Amino acid sequence: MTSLTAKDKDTVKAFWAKVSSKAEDIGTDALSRMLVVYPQTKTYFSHWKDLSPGSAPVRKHGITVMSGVADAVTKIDDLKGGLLNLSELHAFTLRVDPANFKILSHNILVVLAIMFPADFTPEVHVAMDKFLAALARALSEKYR
Ligand code: HNI
Repeated sequence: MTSLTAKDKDTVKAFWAKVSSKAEDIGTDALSRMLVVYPQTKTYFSHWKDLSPGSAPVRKHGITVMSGVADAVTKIDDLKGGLLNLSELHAFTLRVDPANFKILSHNILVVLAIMFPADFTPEVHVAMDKFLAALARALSEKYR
């Protein structure tokens, strides 16, 4: 398990400051891709009318998820403590298999690389990968 260095944290904050105005599009595309490429994730959203890429509910939930990511950036020094409530919600109320956090993280990373090819340097890539992995671990905290 690789934790975020102080430099990684600065890199995440600086990159997020650059891309956060596009958070709605990032979230919509990441969630759209997750549902298409990993169709087992669709079970959690079977109550939606339309699960196709970019549909209204996909966009709405993509925005919700990215607001969670934005909140996590502000809690980067204590993700486990900061995200306990959100972890509890996913574990006990939503009953989301924590394996899916890694799947969504992967899709967010793919979208960031596509949307911001110039800013997504190897340094940013590794910092964001570590951050999203730490976020996934924090969300998994209440499962054990
Ligand atoms: Ni997740 C609701 C954040 C991953 C399934 N999710 C939320 C909410 C936030 C959120 C914020 C709204 C909470 C509230 O209502 O108080 N989710 C996040 C974050 C990640 C994540 C930051 C990872 C980066 N969620 C996932 C994954 C799945 C998932 C991987 C399933 C595949 N989440 C849900 C479901 C809901 C949800 C289901 C409730 C949605 C609804 O309205 O039905």
